[in-house]
Amino acid sequence: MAFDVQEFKKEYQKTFEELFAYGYEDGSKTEQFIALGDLVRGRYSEDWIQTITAYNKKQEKQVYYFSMEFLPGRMLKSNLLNMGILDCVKQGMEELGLDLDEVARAEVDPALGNGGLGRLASCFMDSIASTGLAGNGNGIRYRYGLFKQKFINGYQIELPENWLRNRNVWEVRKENKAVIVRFGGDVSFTQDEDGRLRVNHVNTRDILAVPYDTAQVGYKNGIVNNLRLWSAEIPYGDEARFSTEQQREEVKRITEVLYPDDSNYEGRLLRVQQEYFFSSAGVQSIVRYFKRLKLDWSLFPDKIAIHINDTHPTLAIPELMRILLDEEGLTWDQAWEITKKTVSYTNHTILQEAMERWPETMIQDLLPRIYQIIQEINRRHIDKKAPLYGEDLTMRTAIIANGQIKMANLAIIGSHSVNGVAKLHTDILVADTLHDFYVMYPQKFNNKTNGITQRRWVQIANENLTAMLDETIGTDWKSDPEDIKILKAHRDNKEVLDKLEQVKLANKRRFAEYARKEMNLEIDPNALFDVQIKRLHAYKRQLLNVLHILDRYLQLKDDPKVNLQKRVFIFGAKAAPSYYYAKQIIKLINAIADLINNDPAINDKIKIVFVENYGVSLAELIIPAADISEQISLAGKEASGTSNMKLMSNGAVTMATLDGANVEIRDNVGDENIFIFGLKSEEVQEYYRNGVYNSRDIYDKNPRLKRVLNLLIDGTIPGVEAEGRDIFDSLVMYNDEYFLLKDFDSYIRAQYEADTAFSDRDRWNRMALMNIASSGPFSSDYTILRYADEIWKIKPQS
Ligand code: OX2
Repeated sequence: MAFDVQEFKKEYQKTFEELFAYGYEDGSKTEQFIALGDLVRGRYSEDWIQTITAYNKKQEKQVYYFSMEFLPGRMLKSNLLNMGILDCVKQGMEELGLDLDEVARAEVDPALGNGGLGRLASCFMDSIASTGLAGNGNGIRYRYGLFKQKFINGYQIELPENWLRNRNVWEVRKENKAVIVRFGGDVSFTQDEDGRLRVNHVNTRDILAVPYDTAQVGYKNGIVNNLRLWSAEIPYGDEARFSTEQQREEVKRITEVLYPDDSNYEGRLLRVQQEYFFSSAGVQSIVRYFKRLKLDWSLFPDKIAIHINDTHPTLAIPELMRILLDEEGLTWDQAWEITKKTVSYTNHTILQEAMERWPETMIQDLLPRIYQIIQEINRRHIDKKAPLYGEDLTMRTAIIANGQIKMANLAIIGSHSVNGVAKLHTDILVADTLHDFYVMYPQKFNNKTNGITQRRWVQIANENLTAMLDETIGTDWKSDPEDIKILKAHRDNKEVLDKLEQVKLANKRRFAEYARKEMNLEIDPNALFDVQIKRLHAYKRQLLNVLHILDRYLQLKDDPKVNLQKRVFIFGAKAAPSYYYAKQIIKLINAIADLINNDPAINDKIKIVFVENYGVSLAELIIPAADISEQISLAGKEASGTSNMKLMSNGAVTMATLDGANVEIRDNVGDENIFIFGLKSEEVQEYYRNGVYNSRDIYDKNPRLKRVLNLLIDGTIPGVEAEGRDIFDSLVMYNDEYFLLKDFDSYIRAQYEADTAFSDRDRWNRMALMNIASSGPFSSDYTILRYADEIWKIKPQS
């Protein structure tokens, strides 16, 4: 794939002219991007074909990562980096009078996911290719991604995100690989001459699933894997059956929009249709592939691993059963063995409201044959387990109960592996949330702590840091992330520490520039940048951050000369459109920003920046500029978190509760390089058990906190009469579900320590350095190698 700069320039000019019939100099940024994207795609396509041909020829075992969400971010620079031609192309573009970064920004960032779960899937796709594993992604090609967030008068407004408005240069439509997905219909059985039952499934509503494939380029290893996203269309030749506008709309609707819910699900018919649609299409294309190998069915799990990312693709289990039973004529026991050995499942949350449950009647109407199979799985499960584990425990693990189908139960029973996403999270699953299943299937449970790809989150997002690392410790860390620990040897090297400070300052200036241009806000790059970027959710406790800001505000109002570190508080967060409380919090933060940013008495000692439309691209701008990483969820609630790892890799110091992967971050970085506060998970559990928590009491007894909380209702913050009251009530009158009041004092104390540490530049730079140097183990390359080794049983290509 290598290029020489001159060759690249010629090819670029030619590609552009062929596409647009004029010179590149006259093109828009979007056109310049499209030409470059086309050229790049052309460059890797040989390796793409080659990779897939080799897998097929060698009959390599392949993993299929089924995920309802993928958040790849802009792909141009990541493809260039992984192809090993980033520098060459950058130079070539420059010689052509173009700025690669500017051209790259013309790419639309595909927001086909909500947050951590979708981004994890994309980090994994990059790591699967980069570690040389035979793997594929399987998901949905949503016509509209996650909504575009706007603030109007401080309120979140959602606008449609039409990410396909320009041509998507990376995808390839594969009409010849389309499959039919069937909904509804009537099921009956007839007996064959040989006595076998035959299933007749007729009068179905048939939808065409058309795949769009996108290359997943491995890091300098010639491997190019495939991400397949399915789009719903009317079957060819079947137009007559979809004669009305409404019928056609119904088909299109299936892959029209991403559900904008994170850790929360909406019990809607359309959502199940989406889930079955891409699960069925994926399983069908896998079976079609396997049949071409002409192997015995019992070898299916030796050639195929299907991984389901949370419960959203769980219908892959009964779908595989259906195909093996009804279409391929296997017995139940054969089909069940194959299915269980093939499928593995990741759990991403213990929040009850995020546990998918569908009304039985809905599945029965929408997927009558799948429903029968689920019933049979459930019946056999109960028959087999009740004598062994007793009626009570067994019934608690039933898939169908009280007219509902529990997807997690189906996922656990129908798979051979269940993993959590951080040590603490897996411990909670085993000891509590999924304990009944653990009793039955202890061998299925395992932990796979999440990871991130430093290729995107350091090499692409933070070029300054990358250059500084290359200079200081060489370049091995790029292919072996653990090697970054060599940096620890420089912890007392003043010159290195100063350089690191300069890198951070440059990144902070870049963000300050953005704030000035896009938000008309002046911020001081020398202030401490305090960052909380993640979906807005009560358990993540953005509000605790707010209480801290208000406390500082009061101190500065009382005494403008008080010795407080100048800080810029940066927020990025979308709220699910139906999540009223989260939207109230957004309004509150914006109102406080207005108040404080414009209060001359505060004299810029506090600035609040709430960026609009937070997503992967903005994360790449903010993370390198962060000094403090806020990871302050109530202990036990955040399964893992991944922004904690990205921020750490970029030298931010974590302010954290002992929740999710924060625990492992602390273990790696050491107590002196992190700020830990708040209740521990067991203490939270204990409160839940004994029910003695009383937030009203804390409010009454803590005058400092009381004063802060009263700001919400005393008119100090203009424009939030209703929001302030509701939020105040949730915390004080309705017993503060997430224990903010309980954690307030220790949070404030930890923030003071951070101020003190920051004022000693050498100390702070050393902390930053130690965070970077300890971030290697959180590479998704290692995470994915553990999945490959322990769950999927596949090995990197040699
Ligand atoms: C998220 C979890 O909330 C987060 O803690 C985790 O880091 C991420 O998944 C990746 O594992 N929807 N989003 C999540 O869980 C669900 C369900």
